[in-house]
Parts: sequence; C-alpha cells; structure tokens
Amino acid sequence: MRVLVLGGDGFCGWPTSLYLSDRGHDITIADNLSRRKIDIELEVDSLTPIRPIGERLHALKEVSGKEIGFVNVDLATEYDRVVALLEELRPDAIVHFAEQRAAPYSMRTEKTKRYTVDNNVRATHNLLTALATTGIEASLVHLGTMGVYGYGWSGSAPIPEGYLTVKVPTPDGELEREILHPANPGSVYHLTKTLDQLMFSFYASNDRLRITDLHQGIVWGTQTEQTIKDERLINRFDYDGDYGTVLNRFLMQAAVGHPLTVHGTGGQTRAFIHIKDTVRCIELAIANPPEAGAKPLVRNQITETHRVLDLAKMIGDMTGTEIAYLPNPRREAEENELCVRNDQFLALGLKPTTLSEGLLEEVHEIASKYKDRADPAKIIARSVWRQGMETSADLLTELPADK
Ligand code: NAD
Ligand code: USQ
Repeated sequence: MRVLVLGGDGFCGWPTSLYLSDRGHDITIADNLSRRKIDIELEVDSLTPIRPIGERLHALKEVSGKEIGFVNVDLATEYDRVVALLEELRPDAIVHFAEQRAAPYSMRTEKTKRYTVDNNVRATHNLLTALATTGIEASLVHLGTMGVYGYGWSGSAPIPEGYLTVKVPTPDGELEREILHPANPGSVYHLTKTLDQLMFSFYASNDRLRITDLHQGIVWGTQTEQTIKDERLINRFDYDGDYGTVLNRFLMQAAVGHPLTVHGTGGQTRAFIHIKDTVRCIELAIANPPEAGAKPLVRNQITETHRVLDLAKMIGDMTGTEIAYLPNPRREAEENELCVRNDQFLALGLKPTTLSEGLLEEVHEIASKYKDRADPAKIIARSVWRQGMETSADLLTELPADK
C-alpha cells in the first residue's frame, strides 16, 4: 500500500513508518517538525540522541536499502499544500499522528492552550476537507486517546470501543440508539481529541470517508526491531515534565538515580501499550478499514491497565529507587478504576506485549546508556491545570555520578 504517515517524525510515527516500510509498504512522511521546535522552546531534548529527519532517512537507505519520502508541511496552516500532496501521492491509506500530544504542555500557558486547539483541530479538519474535496479514497487511521472517555466515568463497567447503546425515552416507548461514548476530556489536549471525534462522525456520514479512530493508551518503551538496527534510527525518549509519560519517566528516573515522581497518591489507573504493539496495531488498522458510508470505526488500542503507584513500586523494587510523593499538578481523581475493552485488536490477531521485567529492563538500559544527556531540572512536572496549584521543587540539582 502507498501510505502517508502524518507526524512520522514523532515518537509513534517514526517507528511506525519504519515498521510499515519493512513490511513492504511504500511510505511518505509528512511532518512540520514542530515537536523538535517545542523541545528547543522548552530547552529539553530527547534522552536518546535522535538524528535530524534527513539523516534518519539516509541511514535507513544505508541500513535496509529502503526509501521513505519526506515532506515538510504544516497540516494546520498550509491547506493548499496538503491538497497538492494528496493529489500527487494518491495514498491508499493515511495514518494521522500529527497533533500536539502532551496534556501538560496543552495546559502550560494561554499560548500553549490556544496552540494545541488551533494546531490539532485545524490539522484534522484540513485533512478531512482535503480528502472530501479531492475525492481521494484513502482510508484514514487517526491516533486518538483513551482520555476521550475520561478515567472512571462508568466506574468499574468496561469502557466499550467508541460507542454506547442507550435507550431514549419517547412518548411512544423507548428508542434504542448507538451514540459516541460521552466525552470527558481531562485537559485541553484531550479536548481536541474529542472534537476530532465529532469531525470524524460528520465526514464519515456526509462524505463517506472511511475513518478509523484508535483510542490509544499511554505508549511506553522506545525501540522497535527497526529502530534498533542503527543508532541513527533510534527513537525519541521524552522524560521531561511536559512530554515524558509516566512509565518511561519512572524507568528513566530509576536509571539516573532520581526518586520516582508519583503525583498525589498514585491512585490513578491508566491504560498502556508498548511501542512494538502500537506499530503492529497500525498495520492491522490500515489492513481492516471500515466500508464507505459506515460510521467511524473506533478501536481501543491498549493492552493492559495499571495503577501509577503499582508501577512505581514495581520499578522501585526492581532497581532500589525510592518513591517521592509530589503535589499533583493536574486536576484528576486521586483514585480511579479503569476497565477497557480491546476485543477488536485481539480478534485481528494482536498478541499483546505486556509489562515484563525483561522489557522494563530493556528500557531501563537504554535510559542508563544515555543518562548523561538528562537534565535534572527538567524532570519535575510544573505545568499546572489551574493557576496557583502547587508544584514540587527540584528533588535533585545534580544526578548521582555512580548510578
Ligand atoms: P509526537 O509529538 O512525538 O509526534 C507528533 C508528530 O506530529 C511530531 O513529529 C510533530 O512534529 C508532528 N506534527 C504536529 N503538528 C503538526 C502539524 N500541524 N503538521 C505537521 N506535523 C505536525 O507524538 P507521539 O507521541 O508520536 O503521538 C502521536 C499521536 O498519537 C498523537 O496524535 C497522540 O495524541 C497520539 N497518542 C500518543 C500517545 C503516547 O503515549 N505517546 C498515547 C495515545 C495517543
Ligand atoms: N504521572 C505521575 N508522575 C509522573 C508523570 C505522570 O504520577 O511523573 C501521572 C499523571 O498525573 C497521570 C498519569 O500519570 O495521572 C498519566 O500521565 P502521562 O503523562 O503518562 O499520560 P497522559 O497525560 O494521560 O498522556 C499520555 C500521552 C497522550 C495520550 C495519553 C493516553 O502524552 O498523548 O493521549 O497518554 S491516555 O492516558 O490513555 O489517555
């Protein structure tokens, strides 16, 4: 298949592009490199030394003989170029990763809130309009989030895959309807993903676009079979307070000798998926699109759920690292249950890569290898959900030399 990967320079997009290329698909990446620019703005860098996109693609050619195309285009602001790209490439499938994806960054300042909405909503809408206008029949696979459901809205009831069947009382009795699961975004970032969902419903119905929305959990790990082949292909590893996600942060913190930063009680339960399963799910999703005229197909892209404190304890026991209980910079429940259905990917043949010591150690080792690149002043999360919320001071100003 000819596949256009939007946001293909990012943490999920890069390994997905390499994987799909390895599987024989013809890949073009479109990315405006905004994620790299945000690193410069935040004065942080990936823990792993990611190379510029040109060098990445050159290295891929050397290592595997495969070529991946690259177009630097901003989906949110360069509509005409997006249309021209679609017309030139005429892809069979489009994978859409290209959004600002950090909840803390989306809550950081007025500017980052507005940027997140402008960037994400416009990028998705431009893409949908461009597909409808050009009549290109590519199926679209979008990366959404588990956070659209909220965490624990339905208590211990399993979260369905996208839709709920409800009974609507009418004077003539009850009408049964299938509706999108109620949206319960917990950040401006998550809000944009709920808005994306409405746009998908409209364009699937009005323009018969074939859309799959993947409600993905927190992705952990860093390397895949393809990114590990050469250091120049290495994947991004975010550890900072805005972009670093919880499990990778804990593994990195343990590797550099920093206490594990549990927010509040650590009672938050979240859904997880390893990066190796992310790339496989994308392959399954592009191979199994919905029919034209069908409502968007929602698949929950998760393999397991864990409580934050249990993860901290597991990594603490494994590595001898202490746990620090910090004021929570977010507005979120102290504790929640989370039970998620993921039958669709299992039925399509996904073999879940669940948390195992071996895999945890693999990530811990990568983090240890690059620990000298870590800046301890960037570890504490300081983007607060409301002005005036308390955050922790730095726990360490220098990282221990012997770890
Ligand atoms: P990332 O920030 O590493 O990658 C996103 C890429 O999109 C970046 O390379 C960025 O430069 C590009 N981009 C952003 N806006 C763009 C625009 N307007 N035009 C062109 N390119 C643009 O993020 P990621 O972790 O790879 O996440 C990818 C997608 O998966 C996101 O949509 C995110 O919401 C979703 N997701 C991620 C996770 C996770 O844990 N990382 C979990 C669930 C869902
Ligand atoms: N947390 C800590 N300590 C930390 C970091 C986080 O206790 O050092 C807690 C947070 O308070 C939160 C939980 O861990 O309760 C998860 O935080 P996270 O930063 O790992 O994940 P989140 O903000 O939810 O966002 C990430 C991705 C986002 C994706 C989402 C999937 O950045 O793109 O949509 O995971 S999900 O969480 O399933 O909605």
